[in-house]
Amino acid sequence: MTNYTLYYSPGAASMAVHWMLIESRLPFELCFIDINQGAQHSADYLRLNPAARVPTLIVDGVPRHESTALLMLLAERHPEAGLAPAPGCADRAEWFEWMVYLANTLLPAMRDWFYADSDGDPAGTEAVRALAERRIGQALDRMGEQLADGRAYFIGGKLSTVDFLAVMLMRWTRNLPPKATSRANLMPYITRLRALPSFIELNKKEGLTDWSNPAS
Ligand SMILES: N[C@@H](CCC(=O)N[C@@H](CS)C(=O)NCC(=O)O)C(=O)O
Repeated sequence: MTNYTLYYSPGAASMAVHWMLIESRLPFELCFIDINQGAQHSADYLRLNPAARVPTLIVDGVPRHESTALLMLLAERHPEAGLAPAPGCADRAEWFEWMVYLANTLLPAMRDWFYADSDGDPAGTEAVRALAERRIGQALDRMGEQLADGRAYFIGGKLSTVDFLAVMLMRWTRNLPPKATSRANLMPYITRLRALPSFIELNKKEGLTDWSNPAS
């Protein structure tokens, strides 16, 4: 039985949710929204997502939005997948902190960088991007500090929704001046996460080839 339909665009903010659905082995359907061709502004899609953004996830027939909220919702609906520390667990507070930090700080800085000229005044693009780069660099510093001890995953030694979000955001830096892959303290983590079968399947499903581990 298909429980979910994910409206996605390859490599976009939908990617973390798509990854979680694959990793959790949940049944779902995919619906491609070509944001480069403006499909997010079609009347049909606006009925599902008036903000004209991806992702949208249909949950029990209701369209739901915001990648971070969707990850947390799926974690709550499917505790058996073990992709978030359970309520009351020692790691729960740190999980909240990282989910909110990434959603609140890094993701908006990324949006500012990529949409500086269309979300804002094109004359201010350079200044907006300069500030966004500073914020992205600071977030990469903070992620590097968290992972500096060589831990396998962000939280509690286990794969969690924080990793889906963090890796998606690190991927978005691939063509930016602050690049996650230029940082020695992030590379072991990036290499490990990119080697996960669910990440490889995700890239195949989205037709992405430009941020994988080199073939060994
Ligand atoms: N805060 C939202 C951001 C969503 C977002 O900005 N999605 C981008 C793709 S990464 C989008 O739909 N862009 C199309 C547009 O803005 O026209 C989330 O995390 O879901």
